[in-house]
Order: sequence, then C-alpha cells, then structure tokens
Amino acid sequence: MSSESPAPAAPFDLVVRRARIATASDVFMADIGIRGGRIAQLGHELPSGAREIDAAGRVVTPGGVDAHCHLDQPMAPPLRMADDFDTGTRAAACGGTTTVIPFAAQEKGQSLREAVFDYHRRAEGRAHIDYAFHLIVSDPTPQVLNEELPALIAEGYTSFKIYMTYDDMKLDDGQILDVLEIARRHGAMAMVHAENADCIEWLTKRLEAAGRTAPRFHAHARPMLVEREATHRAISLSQLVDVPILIVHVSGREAVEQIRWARGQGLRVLAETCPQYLFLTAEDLGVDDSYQGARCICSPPPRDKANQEVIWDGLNDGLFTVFSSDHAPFSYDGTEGKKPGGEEVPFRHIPNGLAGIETRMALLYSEGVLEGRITLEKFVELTATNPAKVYGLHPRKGAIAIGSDADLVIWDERECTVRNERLHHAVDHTPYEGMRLKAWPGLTLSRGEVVWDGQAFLGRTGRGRFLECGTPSLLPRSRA
Ligand code: DUC
Ligand code: ZN
Ligand code: ZN
Repeated sequence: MSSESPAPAAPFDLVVRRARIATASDVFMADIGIRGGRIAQLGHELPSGAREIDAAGRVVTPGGVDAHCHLDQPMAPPLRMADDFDTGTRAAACGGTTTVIPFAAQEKGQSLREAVFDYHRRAEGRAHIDYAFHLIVSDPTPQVLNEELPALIAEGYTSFKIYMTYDDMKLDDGQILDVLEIARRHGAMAMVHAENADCIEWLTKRLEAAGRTAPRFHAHARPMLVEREATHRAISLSQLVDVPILIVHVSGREAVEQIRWARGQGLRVLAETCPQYLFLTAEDLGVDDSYQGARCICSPPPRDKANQEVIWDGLNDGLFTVFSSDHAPFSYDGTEGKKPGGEEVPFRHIPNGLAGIETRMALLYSEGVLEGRITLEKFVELTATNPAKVYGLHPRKGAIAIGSDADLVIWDERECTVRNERLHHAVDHTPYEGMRLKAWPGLTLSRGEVVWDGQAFLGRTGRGRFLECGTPSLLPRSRA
C-alpha cells in the first residue's frame, strides 16, 4: 500500500469553461461547475473538474424542452408512428433538446389511467433524455372527470390536451367546459387544438364530391377561418370557466388576432407555435396533384409567406409563450405512414403530422437569432424556460442556475445543410431537406452527460427519467 495520500477528489464532475451563457433574461460569461448531474456553481476560474470542456466563448443555452411532440402514440392500424422513445429521444438529443413532453392519449372507451400505464410501458427503458407526459382526454366520463383526472394531476400529470377536431379525439363544447372546470379546480394546464370539426367535414365532403382529393386539398379543407372560429370559441369557453388555456400549434394571422384580442381583454390565453408555420407554406402540400405533398400534411396546415411574418412577429413580441416541434413522425414510404397500407389515398386518410424534433432548435437559432429576428434571450425563453415553467418543470429544467439539472447545449455557429440522412429520427424524410442553416448544436449535455458531441450520438438507452410535473406557472393573471 502506498503511504501517499490519495489526490483530493475534483470539486466538480465536469466544468464547462468559458461559456457565453444565455438565459431567458441575460447573456454573460462564466464557467459552469457540474456535480451529480446538476449545476453546482457558476463563476469565473472555477476549480477543476474530473472532466473539463472548453466552450471557448461559444453560446451555451439550456437544453431544449420540447413541450409538444408525439412519440409512439398508439394509432389505428395500419398506421404507426415511425419514432418511439428510443429513436425520438435520440433525435431530440442530437438537436439540442433534453426534455420531451409527449402525450399519453386516451382512446374513447379507455380509462385514462390505463392510457398512462400503457404509455409508461412504451417509454420505460427506451428514453435517452428525461420526459414527462401530457394527457389527451378524449372520453371525459364522470369517472375520468371526478376520479382519474384529479388523481393523475396530483401524481404529476398536470397538463392535458383537448381536441376540437378529429372524430376519435374531439370533444363537444359541453365536454370541453367539463374538462376545463377540472383544470381550474385542480390547477392543471389545458392545451387546445383549435379547429372547427364540422366546418372541416363539410368542406372535405365538397372537395371529395368535386374529385379534389390530392394532398394539397388538405389545406383547402382547413382554411384559417376554421382555426379562427375554434380559437375564439376555446377562448370563450375558458373565459366562462375562468381558467387559463394554451392554444397549440397556431398557424397564422386569424388565430393570432383572436389571441391578441383575448390578451387585450385580460384573458389568460397562452399560445404555442411550431417551425412548420415559419418555414413551410401550403405550397409544400403541392402545387399540382402530386402525392409528394403528403409529407407536409399537418393540422393546422402551413399558410403563406405573409402568415409566416405574422408568426415571427408573435414570437418576437411575446404573443407566443412556447415554441414546440409538434413532431408527429410518419414515414412517406412503407405501409404505416403517409401511404396507409402502402396506398396513395385521399387527403382525409393521410395521417397528419411532420417530423421536427431534431430540427426545432437549430431552425430557430439560425433563422431567428442569427438572422436578427429574435434575441438570444427570447430564443431561450421560447425553447426551454417558458415550456418548463408552463408545464411545471422549472427550475429543474429550462434554466442555467444553481441546482438546475445540467441540461446544456453548446452551439456551433457554422454553416450546415439539413439532410435527412444526417438526422437521427426513424422517419424517411424531413420537411427541411436541403435547407442551409448557420448553426447546429455542437454538444448536448443531459444531466451532465454528453449525449451528442456534434458528430455522434452518445446516449444510453433507458437513461432518460420520467419527470413528475408540478403546478404550471407563468399564467398571466386575470384582471377580473
Ligand atoms: N395535432 C397535433 O397536435 N399533432 C399532430 C397532428 C395534429 O393535428
Ligand atoms: Zn393538435
Ligand atoms: Zn401535436
């Protein structure tokens, strides 16, 4: 045995040095000392870590919180989502996201508790990064309203999505009021998919009667009017119950106007938008009757260039609280995705959704921050801090602060081109193929572990942990 005393343990497991730290409120230079997966100290010339990473003045942001994505959500056969918790969270990590909140979806006739149980089975042992669940309430029976929802909220499922469209999900106004009342009573956050189902069905039947069934007609069946009407109705229902709501995936001017109006009235209405409403238009669904446009079918559909500007304005001026991917992964080829059973089908049968979990952060950093459309602080607010606050995960997630999980992204500001073959999801295409970006995450840390080093994915299947959500914060106060 040696008589020499052992070298003292390094005070930190990891130190990220010379970081240009961006938070939702400030940008400043500091070293980040990490111990036990958490941020233990911020300061200059911190003592050594067992491991050191030199950020060399590069921007370091909190890892992204993608508060709206769909992973391995049960679908009616032959449909199946391309990404499960393994491939979906792998892609998320490589794109700078360290927390995901997908949806435990109740089927009509199913107990909500059973839906949550089943979704845990899908996630456990597969996720590479941390995850929480939103609920989707599609069958608000008395048992669900009075027993299951209150119990689940108390257990950390503090947000749920309400659909105003889709036959298998939609609630009528009375049911929406019932669910909102539970949200109010138990302090949960209600998210609303706002499109008028009857208008969509009426338009779809007319388009079909005229033989207009190519993918591009999906956008004709869901004009902004149907989103505007439902947005206004959702706002009114929330006003009646006196409970905050968050309108998800807002696509353009008409819904934005309703939300601005509601805010002006002092109503507690939050809003989310997604990359597809900044970078795609209805033309991506096809300018002719080619089936290729099926790739970009999502709801609400992308609009036009002028509406993209409205969405940029809303991101910049605080109308939007959250920027999510709405990753809903369906492959183009094969039998499980955009060609159900391998067939080209009328647009009503094409599954809705786009891949975007890996590209969300880089798209907004490149085209928002580096193009001068939003500040770095706003980027952090929209992609990490606000979603963590709204869904009760802050300050554990979405922050660079002492005690927060060491979920960090070091940014590489260099030209790169989006290529599906370089992405890590299991979808066979990206809507952003060929897009030239000015930045990409150069390193992603999840609880102090490098899961992406700019070249390779380094995660471990099953290392992701389930997060119980606390009480949603960031709800604007009612004037009443
Ligand atoms: N709504 C979503 O939230 N995601 C995918 C499809 C949809 O309509
Ligand atoms: Zn939706
Ligand atoms: Zn969605």
